[in-house]
Amino acid sequence: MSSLPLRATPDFRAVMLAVIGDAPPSRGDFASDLLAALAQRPRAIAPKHFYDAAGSALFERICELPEYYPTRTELALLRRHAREMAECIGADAEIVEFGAGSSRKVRLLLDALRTPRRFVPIDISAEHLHEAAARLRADYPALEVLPLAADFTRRLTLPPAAGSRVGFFPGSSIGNFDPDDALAFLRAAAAVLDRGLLIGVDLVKDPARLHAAYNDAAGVTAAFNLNLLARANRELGADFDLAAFDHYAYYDPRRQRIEMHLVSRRAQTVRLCGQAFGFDAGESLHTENSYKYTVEQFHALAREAGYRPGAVWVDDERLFSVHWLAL
Ligand code: AVI
Repeated sequence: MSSLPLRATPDFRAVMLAVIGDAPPSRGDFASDLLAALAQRPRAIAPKHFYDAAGSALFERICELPEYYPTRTELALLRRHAREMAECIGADAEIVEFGAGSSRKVRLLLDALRTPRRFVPIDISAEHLHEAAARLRADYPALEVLPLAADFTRRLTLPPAAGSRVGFFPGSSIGNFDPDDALAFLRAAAAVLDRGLLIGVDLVKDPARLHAAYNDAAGVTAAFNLNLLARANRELGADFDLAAFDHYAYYDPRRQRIEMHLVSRRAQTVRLCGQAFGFDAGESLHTENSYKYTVEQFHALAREAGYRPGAVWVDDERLFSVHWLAL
C-alpha cells in the first residue's frame, strides 16, 4: 500500500462498527455534508450520498452495462467458486453484508453454505434494502433475514450474533474509501466479525478499460453522478441546473483511482438552504474515488488490518478479485 497516497475525508474517519442501531442517514446529514462540501475548496462530498432510491436504481442499471465489468466478473467468480468460498466460511455462519443493495450476489453464497444461521444485510438505502430482504425471505423461508438500514461508514450497532459471524463486502465498495479509511473500515469490521471477511476488490488494469467503465455510452453513469444534484433539488429545495454540469470521470494511474466529478459548464450561482454558492466555469464538485489494487497491495492492507489473507479468486482476464481474509 505504500505506493498509494493517504488522504482521508473527515466523514469516513469515524468508521467504527462496534455498537448498535438501525438508523439510515437523514436528510439533515445530506444537507450538512453538501453545505460543507460547497463551502470548501476543492469541493468534495462522500459518495454515500449517491444512494437515495433513484441513485440505487441507477446503480443497478450501471451493474448491467456492457462497459461495467466488475459486477458480472464478480458474479462469475462467485458462481464458479461458491463451494470453495463456502468451505472458507464454514458451517453455522451469520453473514453480515456491508452495502447489500439488491442482495443478488449473496444468494450464490447462501446456496452453497451449510446451515447458514442468519443473514444481516446492511444498506444506506432503506427502501431498497427492505424490498430485497422481503424477496430473500420468500426465497429462503428457513433463513432468518435481519436487515439494518444504516450507514456502515459511521458508528453502527450489530445485534448479538446468531452464529459465527462472517463479513461479505462485494462489489469493490472498499475502493470507494481512501486507503487509510479502507484500513480503518477493515479494522472496525475485524472487531465485530468472528471468522473472517469475503471481499471483492477491483484490480489495477489498462486505463482505457477503466475509463470506458465509468464513461458508458448510454450515459447511465453520468445520470448516476448528476442524480446527486437532482437529489439536492428534490430533498433540499436546491436550484441546481442539471444541464449546466458535466459528468467527468478519469483514471489517475499514479493514485490508482478513478475520480468522478461534476464540472460546472459556466459561471453560475446555486442556492441551497438559503445560501448562495458561486461556481466558476470549469469548477468541479468531486463526488467519488474508486481505488484499484493489485492482489499484493490488497493483501498488505488486509494484513495491516489484522487479517490473514487466504484464498484469492481472480478471473482469467485479471479484471477482478475476491479474497477470503481470515481472522
Ligand atoms: C459502488 N462502487 C464500488 C462503484 C464503483 O465502481 O466505484 C460505484 C460506481 N461509480 C460509478 N460507477 C460505479
